[in-house]
Amino acid sequence: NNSALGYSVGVTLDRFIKSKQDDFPFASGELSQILRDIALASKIVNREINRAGLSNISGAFGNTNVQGEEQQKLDVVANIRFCRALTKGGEVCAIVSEEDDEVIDLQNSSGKYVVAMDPLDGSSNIDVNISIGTIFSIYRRVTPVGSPIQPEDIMQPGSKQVAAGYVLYGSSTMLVYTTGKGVNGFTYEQSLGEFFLSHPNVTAPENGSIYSINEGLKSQVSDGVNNYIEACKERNYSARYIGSLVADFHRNLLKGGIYIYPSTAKAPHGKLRLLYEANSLAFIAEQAGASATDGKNRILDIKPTSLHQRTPLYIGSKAMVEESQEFLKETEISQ
Ligand code: P6P
Repeated sequence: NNSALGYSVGVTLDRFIKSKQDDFPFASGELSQILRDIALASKIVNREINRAGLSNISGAFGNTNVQGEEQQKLDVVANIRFCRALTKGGEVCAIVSEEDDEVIDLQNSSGKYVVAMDPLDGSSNIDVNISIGTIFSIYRRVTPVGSPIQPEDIMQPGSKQVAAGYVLYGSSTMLVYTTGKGVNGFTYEQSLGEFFLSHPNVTAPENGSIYSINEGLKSQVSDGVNNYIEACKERNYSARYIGSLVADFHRNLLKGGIYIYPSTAKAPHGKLRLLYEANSLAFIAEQAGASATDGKNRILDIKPTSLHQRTPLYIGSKAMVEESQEFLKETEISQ
C-alpha cells in the first residue's frame, strides 16, 4: 500500500482480478476477461442511470418483457450494454437474461462460458431514485466448445457457478463478486472511472437483527412466515425493505439480516428468479458465510427446469435463515 500517503489506496479491480487469476493455476484469463467486460458495461450503465432523471430515457418504454412488467427504457439499455460487452469479449457462448424470453446464442464457437443475468433489477425504482442493481452468474458450458448449445449448458444448478456477482447503483456504485474463493467488494470512483477494492473478504455476521420482507403480503403467506416475522418484532428487530433486492441483500450481507421473498397465494414459487437472481446471490451469500434456501432446500442445489422459473428465497445471516426454517417446519407439521 502507498504508506508514503499515510493510507492505502485500494487496489483497482483490474489489478485484483489479475492477482487472483494467479490463484487458479489453469486459468487461461477468459474468466478474468468476462469480469472485466461486466465491469466495463456496469460503468456505462451507471452513467446512463445517473442521467436517467435528466432525459426522457427514464419514461416507460411501452412494451413489456417476459415478466409482463412495464419495461423501463433503462432495462433495455442495460440489457443491450451487458450483452454487447459480453459478446465483444469473445469468451461467452450463451446469455440468459431476464429481458429475453429465450437463451441468446452468441454463435461463438470458441466461447467456454455461459452468463445468466438480470441486467437491471428493481427497475421500477428508477423513477423514484431508489437504488437498483445488476445481478449475474457465470458457468462453464458442459458440452464441447464449438458444438451447438444444449439445455444442459444452461440448466445448471447454482452449485456449478464459477463466478457470481452484483453491481449496486446506490449512494455509491459497487461491484461485489466471488469466484469461489471469498467475496470482495469494489467501489467505483467516478472521476477516475475505476473500481477500487473497498470491501476485501466480505464476511456476513452469523446472526442479525434486520428483517426484509414485504409485509403487505401478510395475508398471502404461510403462518410459518408470519410467525417468524412476529418473533422478529417481539425481539425489536429492525424492518428494512427497500424493494430492491440487491440493495436489501447488500445491506444484510454487511450488517447481518435476512431477506425473505416467500411463496404466496398468488405466486406459489415466489417472485424471484432462480437462474439470475437467487443463484447468484446464494453463491455470494455462502462464500461470505451466510445462507440461502427456498424455505427448505439449499438454493444452489436446485436443478433448474425452466429458464425463468421462480423460487421462494430466504437469504442472509446463517442463524436467521436456519431459525426461519424452524418456524416453517413447525407450521408444516401442524397443518
Ligand atoms: P415486491 C423488484 O421488482 C424485485 O424484483 C426485487 O428487486 C425486490 O426485492 C422485489 O421485486 C420487490 O417485490 O412484491 O415487494 O414489490
